[in-house]
Formats: sequence, C-alpha cells, structure tokens
Amino acid sequence: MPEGRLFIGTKMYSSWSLRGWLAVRLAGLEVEEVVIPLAGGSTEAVKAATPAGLVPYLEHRGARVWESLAILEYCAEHHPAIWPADPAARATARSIAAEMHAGFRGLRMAMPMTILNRFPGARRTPEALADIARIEAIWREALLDSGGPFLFGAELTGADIMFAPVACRFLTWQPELSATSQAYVDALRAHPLMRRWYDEAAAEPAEWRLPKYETAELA
Ligand SMILES: N[C@@H](CCC(=O)N[C@@H](CS)C(=O)NCC(=O)O)C(=O)O
Repeated sequence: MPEGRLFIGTKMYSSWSLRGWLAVRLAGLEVEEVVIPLAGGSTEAVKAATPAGLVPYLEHRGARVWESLAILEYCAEHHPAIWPADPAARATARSIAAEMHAGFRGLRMAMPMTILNRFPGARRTPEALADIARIEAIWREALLDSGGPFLFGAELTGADIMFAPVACRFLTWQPELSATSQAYVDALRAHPLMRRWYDEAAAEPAEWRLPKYETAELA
C-alpha cells in the first residue's frame, strides 16, 4: 500500500526529478510515482499538482516536501546512509550538494539533460566549460579522498545524487573529461537505479519529446 506520491517530470529531460527520484528510491519510500509530461516550462499540470509549480514534489505520511535538496534531507531521515557517516565527510558532501543545487547555470543552460540523445562536442560555451572545470575539481578531490567509485566511497550518497544529472549531461554532450571524471560518470551510469531510470526514459511515449531538447542547435 503506497504511503504517498512522488511527482516527477519527463524522465528523458527532468534533471531535478532524477535527483528526487534517486533519493526516494534509495531510501526505499513506498510511494506511487506520478510522471507529468513537461511542456518545456510552466507546465499547467505541474502547477496544479505541486506547491511551487515545480517537480520533484513528494507527499509521504502527511509530509509535503518540495525542492530536491529538501527531499534529499527528508529521505536521509528515513535512510541515514544517504549522507556519509563521518561528520567531516558529511559536511563536505552537504557542501558540494548545496553548491550543485545553487549553481552551475552555465552548464545547465548550454547542455540540458536529454538522456536518449548523443551530441558529442556540441555547445562547449565558455560558461559551461568553466562550470565543468569546477565540477571536475570537486569530483577529483572527493574521489582521491574516498578511493571511489562514488564520491564518498562504495555507496551512492546525496552528493552523487545531486551530480547524477551532470553525468547524464556529460554522456550526451561529451565534453572533454579527465579519466577520473569519466570513470565516475561510468560508475554512476552503471548504478542499478540509474539503469532503471534510463530504461524507463526510453519507454516514454514519443509524444512527450520536446523539439528544443532533441537538437544540438541552440535556439
Ligand atoms: N530548485 C528546484 C528546481 C526544480 C525544477 O526547476 N524543476 C523543473 C523540471 S526539471 C520544473 O518543474 N519545471 C517546470 C515545468 O517544466 O513546467 C529543485 O531543486 O527541485
């Protein structure tokens, strides 16, 4: 019997939904999944179903949670292993998760998540490349400390969840990456929950495709 609902957008495109979904699935919350096809901004069905007009949005045992970082924290209350056990590592993990949540607009604007497509080498804007350099520095430092394959060791944490859509973007747009970053992207892609998300995205109806995310050309 489901204990609530998780509202998300089109799996092909909705990067924030992927974060909320990974957290909820990793925590094992029993919720019904409501997938709303996105219209490319201001989707009426999203506005009608969610407090902030954005997905992801979680309802669980009377709690109403929106914003992906808040959903991550809610899930961590049910599944503490979402954050590293060591307090110093946990502080770093929360810092980089917050940095991802608040920033990297250059990357997000130039290289949207469109996971069924491959556009190698396209849209390497200066702003995107600057963001990628910072992301690679974050990953390098964490992976060096932890030994990988995930940022804080053997298990997926909230920091990995926040960067999972970045791995999707890198698989599509294929900017030049260090061997360390590429290995991390491949580890994320191989995680069972990511495999499930990609499979479910591939099964979405063709009518949900949005032309602006199906091309390497900038509008
Ligand atoms: N800060 C929000 C961002 C959520 C967001 O921008 N979601 C997009 C989809 S990826 C959305 O709902 N857009 C409205 C729409 O497409 O109608 C979060 O962390 O959850």
